[in-house]
Amino acid sequence: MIAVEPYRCGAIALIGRPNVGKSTLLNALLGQKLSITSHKPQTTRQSLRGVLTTETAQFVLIDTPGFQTRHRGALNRAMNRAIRGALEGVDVADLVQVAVGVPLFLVVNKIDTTAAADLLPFLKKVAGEAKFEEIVPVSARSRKGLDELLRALERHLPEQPAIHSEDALTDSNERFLAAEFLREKLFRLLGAELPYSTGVEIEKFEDERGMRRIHAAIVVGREGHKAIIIGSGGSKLKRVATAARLDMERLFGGKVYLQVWVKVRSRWTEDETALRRMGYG
Ligand SMILES: Nc1nc2c(ncn2[C@@H]2O[C@H](COP(=O)(O)OP(=O)(O)OP(=O)(O)O)[C@@H](O)[C@H]2O)c(=O)[nH]1
Ligand SMILES: [Mg+2]
Repeated sequence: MIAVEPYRCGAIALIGRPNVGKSTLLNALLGQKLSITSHKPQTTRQSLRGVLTTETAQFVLIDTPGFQTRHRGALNRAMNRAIRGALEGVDVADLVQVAVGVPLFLVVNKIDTTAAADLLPFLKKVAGEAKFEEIVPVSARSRKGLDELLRALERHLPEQPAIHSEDALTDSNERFLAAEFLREKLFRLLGAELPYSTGVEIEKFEDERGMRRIHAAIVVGREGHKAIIIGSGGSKLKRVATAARLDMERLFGGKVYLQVWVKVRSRWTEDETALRRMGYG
């Protein structure tokens, strides 16, 4: 007789300081680029769910913005709200350093950058700092430890049928993902000169039999920021838009016609109405 394990399904929140690799880890676990990443802190501004379905379990992984401590104001309040919101109805929390009343995993990422001799003392030290269900060293970049992490997480998921269909990747809509991909290219292709108050608004999104027509505005807080993003002769904006379009085509699985312009809206990060229009809950 073969013993059949019951199916497991649950939500797992990835929480931690900015830049520790939460979004990279989400993508690595999904085996697909869904969440945007960059070497700059505070890349993720809103929570995003990615669904991984296996034969034995469905993992609903929730990427969150890094805890905000540096900047104040309405945008950061919205980001911290997104983290708290992600913790509601969660079954396991990852990468966390706060008590939330759910099993807590400490995922130590980027072990590819640490000498093995330094890792063990570090793991011993953090083990004493809080009560963790498991401590799992991984490298999202080199995919080390990911199978172990999934196996450990699976043991903590509730026994229940899958919530999402087995081919579901996310419950975010394409409009949101398009804005995110554009924002990622701004983060990646503009250096330190990228003003923190740069956002993306999708003004038009049409799908004509698989051909998506997207009109997007890059929103900056000051007239002077416009030139930084456009670059000489529009070269910067062109690179940003092309790179974003290629990512969108890959994820959406079809041709994308993308038109991008830059507009000025002063102090939008302080304007709750503007934030809502740009998708910040
Ligand atoms: N060497 C190494 N770099 C990594 C690893 N995981 C992520 N990174 C890098 O760390 C940087 C930050 O990664 P993100 O995934 O954007 O980090 P995050 O925690 O989501 O950051 P925020 O959204 O800003 O809070 C990027 O440059 C990644 O390429 C890893 O396992 N090894
Ligand atoms: Mg992130």
